Amino acid sequence: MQYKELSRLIEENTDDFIENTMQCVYENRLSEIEGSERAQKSRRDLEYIINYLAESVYFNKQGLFEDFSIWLKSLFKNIGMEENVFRNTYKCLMKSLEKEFQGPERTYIKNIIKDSMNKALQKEESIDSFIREDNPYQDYAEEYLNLLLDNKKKEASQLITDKALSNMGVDEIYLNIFQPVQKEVGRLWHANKVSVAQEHYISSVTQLVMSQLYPHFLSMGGKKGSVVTTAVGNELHEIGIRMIADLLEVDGYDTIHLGANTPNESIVKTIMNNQTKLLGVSVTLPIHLSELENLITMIKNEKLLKDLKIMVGGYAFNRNPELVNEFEIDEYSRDAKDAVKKANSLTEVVD
Ligand code: B12
Repeated sequence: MQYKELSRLIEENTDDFIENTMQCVYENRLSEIEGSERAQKSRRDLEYIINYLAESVYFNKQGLFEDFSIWLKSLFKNIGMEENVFRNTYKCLMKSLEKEFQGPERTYIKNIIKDSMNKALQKEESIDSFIREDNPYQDYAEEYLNLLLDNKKKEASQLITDKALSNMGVDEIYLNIFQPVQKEVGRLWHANKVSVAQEHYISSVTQLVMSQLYPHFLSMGGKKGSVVTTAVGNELHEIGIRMIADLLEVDGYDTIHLGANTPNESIVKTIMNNQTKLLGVSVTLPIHLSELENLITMIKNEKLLKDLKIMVGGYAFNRNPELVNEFEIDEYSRDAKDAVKKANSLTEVVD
């Protein structure tokens, strides 16, 4: 079976699958809700589910769809939807895909959806706070989060730039305050305890405060050579990769940070124009992994880039570390501190 071809077929028929699943889920009530926010949201959710399915098929990794399904079922539950809604959505999706495929492909897809649905129904995703007791700066992290939950950006900024900075290095602030706070905000959003607006606000203030720290490290950069950092596809999560860029800069690299959502052609051009030694790519949502593969193929086809080292990381890999083996890369790292160490050994810099 050609998994990539099968994945492409799923993607190409996404609109039909969405419509057939909508008909099945809402039956004769569909015309009543047509045009409403609910219908719009259901279609968006279905598109997201199908994207995840297509990506799992692409890499032939059922675990990707299982992990996503466990997350989705918990999300449904946390926003007050009955378990039956999740079950029915998956059953309807299965039916709509079954119609389109035959033979082993049909059985393969059916099993992924069915097994993932069952795993999700058996398993509860309950995660403890990311601001843990073993964090030496737990108090700062809690205070920073609470200030931001109260919309006190000035006080939050002062906490970091006045208080924290006098006791901690920039790397410690990133890894012991910003990172756990961002992850905790994600956990609270998933648990329906903070709103999308609060999450947006906190992420935007954190980026602002990160910029306020720049005067403390920008002048250090340069000696260790050029590094390009980015995130591919429609990825909008950029704080993690920005931390990588900033800590590499603190460590002496000259970083060219392209942020999220960068077209592959532009990434390759930037690398070629800057004698770049190392590329760091971040993937948060697993649905962007095939775009990472496209980028790596482009790079491997370019003779002038044969010495370029590639390092990857991000939530998608941290949740599914076995995925690392699917890519022709030189290194993977779980967090920014480890990433700096690995960058040094990849570029053969001895401190
Ligand atoms: C902030 C945030 C957003 C913001 C991002 C803003 C921005 N400018 O970056 C916005 C609002 C855009 C957003 C959107 C969405 N988000 Co969001 N988001 C988050 C959140 C809360 C925090 C992300 C973050 O800043 N993390 C902190 C950083 C420091 O951690 P990190 O990214 O893992 O990075 C570290 C390591 O992974 C590693 N690393 C990262 N990159 C790299 C690269 C290299 C080379 C290396 C070596 C290492 C490395 O080092 C970093 C530093 O130590 C996460 C929760 C979470 N657990 O991360 C959810 C989360 C990732 N989002 C989620 C979702 C669902 C979405 C949306 C689909 C929501 C929606 N329905 O619209 C959209 C998708 C948008 C898109 N197309 O990308 C889910 C994903 C779950 C899943 N299974 O799919 C999460 C996990 C929330 C949750 N708990 O449910 N999101």
